[in-house]
Amino acid sequence: MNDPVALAAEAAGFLRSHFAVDHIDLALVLGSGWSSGADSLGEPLGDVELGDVPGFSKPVVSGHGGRLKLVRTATGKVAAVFTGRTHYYEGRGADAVVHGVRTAAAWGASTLVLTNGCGGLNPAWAPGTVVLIADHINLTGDTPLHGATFVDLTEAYSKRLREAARRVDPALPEGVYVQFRGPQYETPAEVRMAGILGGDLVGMSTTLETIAAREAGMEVLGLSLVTNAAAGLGGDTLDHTEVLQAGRDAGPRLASLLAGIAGEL
Ligand code: 8IG
Repeated sequence: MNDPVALAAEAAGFLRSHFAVDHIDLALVLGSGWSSGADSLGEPLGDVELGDVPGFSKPVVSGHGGRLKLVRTATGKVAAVFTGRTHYYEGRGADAVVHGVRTAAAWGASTLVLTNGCGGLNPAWAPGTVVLIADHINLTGDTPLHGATFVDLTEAYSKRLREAARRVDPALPEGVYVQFRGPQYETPAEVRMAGILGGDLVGMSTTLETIAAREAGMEVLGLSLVTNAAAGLGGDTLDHTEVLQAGRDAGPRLASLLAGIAGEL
């Protein structure tokens, strides 16, 4: 099937019968560092290996793929939680990157929470700082849209949802997220470029998913975990294991933040 919206409808149909749930309210994508959020979001209603759902790719190592967990939040909303995402740098194309977003939309979700781990440009943001995404710059050179689809991105990241997040933590700062293609981290010159362009955060996800979500009419909340100072700003080189450690250290705090925010949506 080469119509991505039809494929998402097929995936949503599979999930409706797998969980016997006709309609979900929101979807969350848990990025680097955010996986501990999955278990605190509400009452578990079940889960499924994404590799078994139409349109999602099978993991290379069995048992190491993403899962979709269905939960009921404290306020009674049904949320689909994607643990892990397809990244653009995997080379499967933009439609594969946003298939989860389109599937959630086809299943009825009107709200999407995208989380990620990223590099920070603001020296005041120590590793472990959570930043609300206020806007983005898509440097992938790609789009999930097909043909002359003129999607308005004036308020790609919902002001209403950012205010809801700040009811949980009034100190959350805001920033502009810049998506590079990856998988290499930026050079220090590219980080300076991102800053000159108006960016505050550098990462490898989120913007294509936001575009697809806005096309589908969803409201988007973007949450970035700064796991490292962007290249050239922290003094040392970037090491993926340090990035993972920063996520683990922030785990319990992120879990309660996410649960609090889910209760406001
Ligand atoms: I975690 O510094 C994480 N992901 N592009 N740059 C980019 N992606 C990232 C970074 C970073 N840290």
